[in-house]
Amino acid sequence: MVFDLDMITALYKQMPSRIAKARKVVNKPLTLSEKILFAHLHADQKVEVFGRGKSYVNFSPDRVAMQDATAQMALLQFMSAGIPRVRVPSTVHCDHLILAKDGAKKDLADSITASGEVFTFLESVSNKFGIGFWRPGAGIIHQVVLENYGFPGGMMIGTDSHTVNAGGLAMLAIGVGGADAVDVMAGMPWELKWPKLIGIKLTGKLSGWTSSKDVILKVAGILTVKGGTGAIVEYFGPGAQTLSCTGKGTICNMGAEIGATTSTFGYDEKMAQYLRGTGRKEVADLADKVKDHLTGDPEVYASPEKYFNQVYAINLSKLGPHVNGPFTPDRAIPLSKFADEVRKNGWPQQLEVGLIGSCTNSSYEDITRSASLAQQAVDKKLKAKAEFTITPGSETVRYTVERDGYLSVFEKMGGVVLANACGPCIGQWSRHTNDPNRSNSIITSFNRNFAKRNDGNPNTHAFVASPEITTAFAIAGDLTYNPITDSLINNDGNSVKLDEPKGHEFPPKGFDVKDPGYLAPAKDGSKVQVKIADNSNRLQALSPFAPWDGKNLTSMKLLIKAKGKCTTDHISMAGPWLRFRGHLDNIANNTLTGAMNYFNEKTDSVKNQLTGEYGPVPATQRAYKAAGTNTIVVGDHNYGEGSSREHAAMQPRHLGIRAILVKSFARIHETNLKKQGMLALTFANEADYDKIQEDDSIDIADLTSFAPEKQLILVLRHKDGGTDTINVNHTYNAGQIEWFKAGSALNLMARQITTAAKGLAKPTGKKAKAVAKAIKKTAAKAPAKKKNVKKVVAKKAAAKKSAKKVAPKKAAKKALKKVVAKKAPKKAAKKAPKKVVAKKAAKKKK
Ligand code: MIC
Ligand code: SF4
Repeated sequence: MVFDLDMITALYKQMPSRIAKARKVVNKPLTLSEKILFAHLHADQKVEVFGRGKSYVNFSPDRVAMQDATAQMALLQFMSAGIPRVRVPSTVHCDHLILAKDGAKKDLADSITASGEVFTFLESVSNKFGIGFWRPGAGIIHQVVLENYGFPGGMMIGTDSHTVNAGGLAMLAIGVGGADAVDVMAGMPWELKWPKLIGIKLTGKLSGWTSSKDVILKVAGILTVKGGTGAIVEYFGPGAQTLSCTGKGTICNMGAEIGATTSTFGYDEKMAQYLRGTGRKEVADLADKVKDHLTGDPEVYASPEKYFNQVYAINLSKLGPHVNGPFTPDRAIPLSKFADEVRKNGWPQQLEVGLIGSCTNSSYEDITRSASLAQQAVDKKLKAKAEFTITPGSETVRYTVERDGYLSVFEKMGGVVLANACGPCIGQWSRHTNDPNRSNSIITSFNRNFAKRNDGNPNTHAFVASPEITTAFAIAGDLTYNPITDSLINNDGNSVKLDEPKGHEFPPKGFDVKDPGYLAPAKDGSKVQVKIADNSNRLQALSPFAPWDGKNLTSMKLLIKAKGKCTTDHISMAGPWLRFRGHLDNIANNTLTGAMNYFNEKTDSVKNQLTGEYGPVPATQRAYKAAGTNTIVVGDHNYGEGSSREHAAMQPRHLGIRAILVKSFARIHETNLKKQGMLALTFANEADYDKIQEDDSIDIADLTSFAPEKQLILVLRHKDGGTDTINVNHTYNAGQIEWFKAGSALNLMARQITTAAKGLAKPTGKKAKAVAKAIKKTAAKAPAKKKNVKKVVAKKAAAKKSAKKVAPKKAAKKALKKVVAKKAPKKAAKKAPKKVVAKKAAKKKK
């Protein structure tokens, strides 16, 4: 099935003129990233020379993707916005809530039972609001998107940081929090700071044991976990065209690990092949017709240093395999030096588990190359010394590799095939171990390896490598083994060597699948019921956060000064906590439990300044909240690194924390904090981090004059009576300050929607205008009752031009009434519309 062909056709039709218009304004050759950005400017956004890393710009992305763990909160927010149907193609993918334990079949069935309530909720919300639904077992969001929805030159957002995977198909695909997804699904402009551009020139060709994964492992080593912040990474050069489309996806996927906004490659023959190979010949044909617009201008790639903020070069012919880790994905170690590093650092040498798959590396190419090693192990009488698991990325890949005999090869080697889901990559792993705290090593072809991520054990040393290297290590069971140079002793006591892996980019017999796991939404979802049980501990309807009271924040107690790495996994752990992703109050009980307290170097142990006692972070914060005491969290560099989960912002907000003050933020997390009405602040002078003391009370002395590009002043009141006054920075623009004032972006949106639909007052500002427009369109397009439709049509036919413009407004009012009626309890609902009508009639009379 080809999705959204009309949308793609329409975009390609407009692309040349939009790019030409931008070219005229900026008057220089364009990178691919700029072409896609300019082609997706929101209709109300003026084309101008935007400041990289400075200008906030409004866009209209083509589509939205959400996964089950983040979709719950995104959709709860969408539901409270009161919009009848999504305005852009959107999908939900059930992949994170599947626990890996015994193998695909049983795990899937058990997880569907355990999380049935959530899957049913997601399915019914999708059905109601026009969202495509991919059932549990259909595959991991990013692989499913690449196979079905990715298209060259497109712009999409997704509520998962690895949405960036679709850059492998020349898209700008960007990870966001759920509140951003709500904006786009509501047809409103989506705001992003115009990114900086990093160019990476690839020459040569991969060979032997090296694969695409090694390109990004190397890049992570060069740029580190924050080197890509605020930037798009664009790969180009002759080497780029030699990489398979899925290999490009792998490289873009792990661009999340360097903090990049997204990564992309110019459209090429490999992408066209992939589109055709996955049943989308029509898309490839369309893309071929505009292919000059789907890659950077030749002048850019000839003199990249003139057009990118930074340029790096990698010769693929000289690149060797890498292993990154432990505990951070940017500690890149060439395989040739890895054994020495293992010994030098005293990392556990015995490898206990090798895990391949995940959204990063589960293509047909990855699986077949790894299977070629598994086959050798069988042929050369080598029994895998470590446990070995395989998570296929999608049912299409799984069905095809099973048909082609590869899964049975893994099983012969001792491998266990897990469900097509995230599983161990996100701690959904019931690992068989005799001691959950023992120091041990595992290696994965995943992307992240923060402490505790895979199995909850802080002493698990997780390394990241390509699927091929992971498979070879699993066979050897020893981290000091180097498959390129070393031999292994087989079951017969003979010394044998593994040959280089070999695989296929595409299945020679083509892809196949019986049931891909897709459910199309109802054409008219207005009758679909969405139920949340009152006593559910998995789902909880959202209550709006309180607006700002207009006063300065005084006497905020320091809740925690976090030391070192504080990723979203530290702020809102995944694994077992994923089950509470739809219940804000329950999941808030994990808030910041992974962050290390600077003062005692312990996790989940902070001083309650009201009692002087130490306790867990969530309980301490709840005690402050109960006492009506405001609090602040202090952190280090790249705070909120990693995932897109907005829970890491909503939980602190829900618990009453008012501000987060750090040395620097990761992009998505900073936006999530702003959207949820929190204060996201950075030290103007990083050394001031050292001035924060455990018993501090902190004032924001001039919040009442909160304004764009104006520092705020903080007064630190120490226990000994001394004070320090420090300046802090923020990146709020005027619109974002309004989010803060309203209590959250969603509060503001709901207010604007009500205002626009009621036509009570003319909203101001571009975004407000867009909301009004979106509401009109949505209401007009919404599958209203037949009667209403007839009325609108009749009026349109009868009236002339002016009446045509009025009709949608009336429809919007009706739609609003319906929403109001649905939200209010039954009896009240009957009365309320009457009252509104009566009031309006009275007004008219006046
Ligand atoms: C991840 O890889 O960390 C996740 C789990 O996919 C997250 C999303 C989430 O927390 O639900 C991400 O990458 O955004
Ligand atoms: Fe799932 Fe892991 Fe990919 Fe996140 S990184 S989407 S948890 S497979």
